[in-house]
This record gives sequence, structure tokens and C-alpha cells, in this order.
Amino acid sequence: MNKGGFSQLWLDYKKRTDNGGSVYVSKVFLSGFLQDHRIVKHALEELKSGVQTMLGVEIKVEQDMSQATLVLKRGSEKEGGVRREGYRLWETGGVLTLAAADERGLLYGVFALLRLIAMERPFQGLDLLSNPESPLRMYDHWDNMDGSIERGYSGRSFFFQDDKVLVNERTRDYARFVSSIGINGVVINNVNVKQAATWLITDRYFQEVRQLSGIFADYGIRLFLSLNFAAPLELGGPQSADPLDPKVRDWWREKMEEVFSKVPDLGGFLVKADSEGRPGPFTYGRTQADGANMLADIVKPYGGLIIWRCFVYNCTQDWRDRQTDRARAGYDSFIGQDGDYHENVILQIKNGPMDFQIREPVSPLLGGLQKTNQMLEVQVAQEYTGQQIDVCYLVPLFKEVLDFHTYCREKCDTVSDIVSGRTFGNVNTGMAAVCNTGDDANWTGNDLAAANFYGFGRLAFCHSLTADEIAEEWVRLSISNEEEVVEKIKKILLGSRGTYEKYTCPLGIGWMVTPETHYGCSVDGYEYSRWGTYHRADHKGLGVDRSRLGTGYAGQYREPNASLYDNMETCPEELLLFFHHVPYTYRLKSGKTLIQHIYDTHFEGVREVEEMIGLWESLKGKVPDPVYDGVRERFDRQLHNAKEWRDQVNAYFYRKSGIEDEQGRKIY
Ligand code: GCW
Repeated sequence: MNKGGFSQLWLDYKKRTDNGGSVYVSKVFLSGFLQDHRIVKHALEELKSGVQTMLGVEIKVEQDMSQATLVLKRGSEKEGGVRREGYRLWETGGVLTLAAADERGLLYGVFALLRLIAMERPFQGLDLLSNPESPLRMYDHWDNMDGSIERGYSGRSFFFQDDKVLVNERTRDYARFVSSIGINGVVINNVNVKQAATWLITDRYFQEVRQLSGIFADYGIRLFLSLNFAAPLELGGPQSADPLDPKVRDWWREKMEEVFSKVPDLGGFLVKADSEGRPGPFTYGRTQADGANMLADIVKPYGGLIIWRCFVYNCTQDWRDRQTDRARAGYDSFIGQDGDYHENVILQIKNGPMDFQIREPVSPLLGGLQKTNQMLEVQVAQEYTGQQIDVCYLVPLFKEVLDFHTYCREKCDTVSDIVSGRTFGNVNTGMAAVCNTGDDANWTGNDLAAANFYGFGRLAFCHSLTADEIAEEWVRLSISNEEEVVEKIKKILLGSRGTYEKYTCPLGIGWMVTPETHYGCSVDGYEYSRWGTYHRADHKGLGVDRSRLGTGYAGQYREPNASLYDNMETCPEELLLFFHHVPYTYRLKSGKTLIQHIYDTHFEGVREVEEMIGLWESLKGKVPDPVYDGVRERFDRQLHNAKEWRDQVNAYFYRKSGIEDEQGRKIY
């Protein structure tokens, strides 16, 4: 905890065991970088304070390289293999060298060095090359200007309060945290841009937004804003937002000239258009590309990007209608304009076709699009995955998405390839996550949810890191280097997604949550609603037929995925109910019937939560008390939640099917 009373998370530079590191870091020489460059300055500050508090060493900046034990220098692809924003850290003959392609790379390299010290790793023989895979690595905040956070589970916003922009002691720490894991872009306001937030691009807020963007820039982060597509109407411009109307274009041109002159470091804008009631080009009979390109052309002279979300679907559906399929909507709305989007437009695509469920197939838009910049959007905020009450480490889920073969090319066809620019050779691409922070003392509500906050950044930087490696780093940096603690917390984290999946909705069907809040079980909560989120259970079976005989969604994939999903026998079982309406008596590969699988997994899920609690309790006294107590208290709520899910899901399907549990356990 620092003097602001909030946690320093993984940058908690407390005293560490010195494994010879102090010898290297005491005498530093800087070459090829200007010491007073804003990023270099902050990198050096970070190095000094980290080394001072972890090893008790005062760093001396040498004027003569031959005296130095740590050389920070500019590298290149040829010299050291470093590329844009990348770094290499190696030891030879008692000298540690950090070569970076640019200032950001230097900062990331310094943080890597500090990580090694914090994990008490030796430097001898080290050679670590790390070039970021996703060019854009972004956190999106759904913070509202009144201080509330849409889908926030960690307190109030630290960016806004009472319609004011906050710049305070948290701002810089936030920037340090996210830059230390390689984040280079942050959207500070909710994609649902309403009321005061529409005014973020006016005089009313320029001064504070500029201050914020300046602090971000110190750490190599570009600030982005979410934009209201109907801003011209709301800010006293033309009474239209038609992207092809010259008056509207002129208004935006003038507006952007003003915005970028007042906030020159601004990276650009994120837009949610024609989605869940937000305005957009459809209102004027224009395409999504018309809307995105209009803005993109206008921000282009300032190096601005337009990140355009693909979360477009009909949210006033009739549940009786079995042909309209929400899962189809993203692809159907965007695929027709592949190639129409200008070079500084990026389409931001949620990982699945629905909405951040615990299990979904990968969106067919990823790799469906071939001539359009694509960015993957995931949700670190645990909206549908336990709301930072239940433990759910999401890195394994993100990795499955990255590893998915889209078959858009013979080689280089995974989502990882696409969002790193390898597939299509583009730079306007990357990964974004809805962030899970708030003004709670520990930033993320549940202390263990900080593993997701940390993990997304590390993974976006380096796709090949395993979920295990990331968890290990996070525990060692944030909690303890003690083996027992590391192993037990890793065990809790690595099993948590599977556990959550077991006690909630089965085999990819999703939903079954309490409407609106999205926490807790309500099997039919969304069954007769307008949201397009159904399970279609009847007395014979459940699941949505998305094969060619059903909604045809499976056909949006490239082969062989399309056929794989289309056929009940070849469909990956964890997605079976997403793609098919399956009889309760259907035999799974395990030999169990579907209904028995539902019963068994729900009993197992609760048992696994109890095991996690046991593991956690064995750590009392070995992790800081506030962390222990906070997590322990949340585990009680998780257990209660898991039991509710188990009993409601099991009772529901028992009553629908009339089929007994083979093991005769208590079903209500
Ligand atoms: O997951 C849903 C959420 C909304 C959110 C929307 C979106 C910001 O329930 O709260 O709105 O997705 O992604 O736009």
C-alpha cells in the first residue's frame, strides 16, 4: 500500500532476496536515448525506485560505458533482433545489456528487468528477447462521467466523478501498471456515450483530458475516447449525423481540428454505433463503412485511428422467431463491406459471436474478413464470469481464442496471427480488453481478479506465454515468492475457469443468468426476452440448432470448421449446445448421457469450489491479511452462488426431462 491507501499491485517493490542482481544494476550507462525524453525519464525513475526498494541499491548513472554494469542502448532488428516497441535483455561477462528499438521498448525492458528482480531470478546467462506481438494493446474502460462504471465490480471510476475528469494520485499509478504489462492505448470512457460524455470533445473538458493524455504519454500510452456518433445533433451542430451529408462532415472536420489542437497526443476514437440503442449510420440508410470512413478520413491528418465495434445485432427480437439468430448478426452486418474500410479504421470484434460468455465459439468475422483491419475484443471485467466475486482466471480462455485456426490462409491463419499483423501484413491491428478496475483499494474488487488485469497485457504483448507462466509471474510479483503460495494460488487460478463453467450453463449454451445484473442463475431469465439469447429447452432436449438445418450460423465459418460445427458428431463437445438442439439421452464421448453430464458437472463444480476454499484457507498467514480476508469473504459468496446454480440448473432439467440422476443425489 502506498500513501494513497491503495495497492501497488504487481509493482509492489518491497524488499527482495538479492540473487546477485544488485551488482549489475548499480552502475548504469545510457546510450542512444535522450535522458530527458519523457518516456526515458520515467523509465529511469522506475528503475531507480524499483532497485532502491527491492535491493537497497542506489543507482549511479555513469558517463563512461566501460564503468557500467548495466547498459541501456538503442538496438535494431539487425542489432539484437529488436523490433518496434521490443527489447532484449542479456548478460555477458558481468555486464547486463538492455537494447530497445525505441523509447517504449526501453520502458518495457526496464519493467522486464524489474520483474526478474522481483521474482528473485538471477541474471547470469540471461538472454531475453521480447517483441510485442499485437501492435495495439488496449484497455477499454466502460466508465461513465458520473463516476459509475458499466459492468464495474471494483468500486467507482478513478477517471470521472460528478461529470468531472479526475486527475489524481491514482492516474499515474494506473499508467505505470498498464505500461508495465505493455499496454499502449487506453479508452477512458464507456462505449455507451451519453449526456456529459458527449461533451468530452468540447472545451468543457479539454484541459483535463490533455493532462490525462500527458500522463499517459509519459508511459508510452495513447489516450482514446469513445465517441457519440450523434454528437453533431447534441452539440449544436447540424440536426443530422448522416455521414454522407456535407454539413455533417464539415462539422466533424472543424471539431476534430479543435480536438487534436487541444489534445495533440490523442490516439483516436472508439465507436459503438447502431448497437443497443446507440445512434449510427443505419439511421440514415448508410453502411457501417460509410460511418467509419467519414470519421477516419477526418482524423487521418492527425494520425488518428477509428476503432469501430462490430457488436451490431437486433436487440428487439421476438423469442418466438427461430430464424433470426443473434449469433449471425455481426458477420451478416460487416462481411459485405470487407475491403471498404479505410486504412486507419479497425474493426473491433468480440471474441465470440454473442457476448463474452464463459464458453463461445470464436467469432467467424475473425478471419472471415480478409481485407479489413481487425482487432480482438475480450472482457477482463467479469460480467458473465463471476463479477469478481467468483474466481475466474480468464487467460486460458483468451489463449484458446488466439490459438483458433480460422483457415483464412494456408498458413498464419490463427487469431493470434491475424491480430499481430502476420496474416495480412498490417499494423493497425491488435487486442483490446474491457478493463476490470475501479477505485477499490485493491483496484479489482477480488484481489485474485488482478491476475486478469495483469494477464491480458502480458498475453497481448507475448501470445506464446502460457496461462501458467502468466499466473506464476503475477503471484510472485503481487503476493509472494514462497513456493507453497505460488503453487497453491496457481492451482486455484488455473482451475477456476473450468470450475465456473461446470456450475453454470452447460456445453456452450450460455446465458441462464439473472437478467440485467448478469450475476447468478436464472435458467429462463432470458428465454422469453427480446435479446436473442435462448436455450430452447423442452422436455426432450436443449440447445440451439445453428446447423444448416437450423439458423445456418455454422455456415459462416470457413471449412473445415463449418462442417465440423454443422455435424453433431464432430462438433467439439464443449460447444455442443451452442450449435445443436440435443436430446437429453444423447451419449457424449464420455459415454454419459447429456442429462447425466449436466447433473455431474454441476455437482463437481460445487465440489471444486469447496476445494479451492480449502486451498485458500491453508494459506492463512502466508499471504497478507487484507488479501486473505477479502478473497475468503468472496469465496463464501462464490460457494453460495455455485450451489444456487447447481440446484437450479439440475432441478430445471430434471423437471423438464423427468430423468433421474443415476447416482440418486439430491435434486429439488
Ligand atoms: O455485454 C454487454 C453489456 C453492456 C455493454 C455491451 C457492449 C457497454 O451487458 O453493458 O455495453 O455488451 O459491449 O457494448
